[in-house]
Amino acid sequence: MFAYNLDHVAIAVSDLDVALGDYRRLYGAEPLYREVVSEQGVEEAMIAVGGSFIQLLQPLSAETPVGVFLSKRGEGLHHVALAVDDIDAALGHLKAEGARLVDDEPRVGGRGARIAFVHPKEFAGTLVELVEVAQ
Ligand code: CMX
Ligand code: CO
Repeated sequence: MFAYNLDHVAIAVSDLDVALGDYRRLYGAEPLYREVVSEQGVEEAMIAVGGSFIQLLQPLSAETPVGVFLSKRGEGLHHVALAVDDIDAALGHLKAEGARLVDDEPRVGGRGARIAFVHPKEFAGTLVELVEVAQ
């Protein structure tokens, strides 16, 4: 049906500099890039791990999704992102399945990618992001 690759696993952190310092100390890796993604209310850092990434997310304010998550749950695993060639087709399939979506239509995320979130209540309490990476 659709071919999905693991694009990234995202971890919510309260301080990106501290988290990157800890990651460097423990696992010896530098971020490929850092980016403020205003539409998602985050500053993110991407660390390459094989063909996928660890995405560290610091909220831009307490009212953003990641800010709310941090205040309710503390730091930790936030979402899993699956790369797909055609996000419109993948969203169409999810809608046909009656899945609870956060985004009916794709938004713009980091790297200029088109992204859309599937609600954590839909699958095992896990927030899933679909990503169509710009070619
Ligand atoms: N993973 C798993 N469960 C989560 C969750 C997450 N990341 N965030 C919230 N939840 C759960 C809560 O624990 C809560 O569960 P209970 O009802 O059992 O208590 C429920 O979902 C509702 O939580 P809430 O705190 O009331 O939060 P909201 O419903 O207001 O928001 C969500 C949840 C998923 C709709 C919101 O976080 C969202 O819109 N996320 C998509 C956007 C986003 O996360 N952007 C940042 C990342 C950007 C990027 O990756 O580029
Ligand atoms: Co993400």
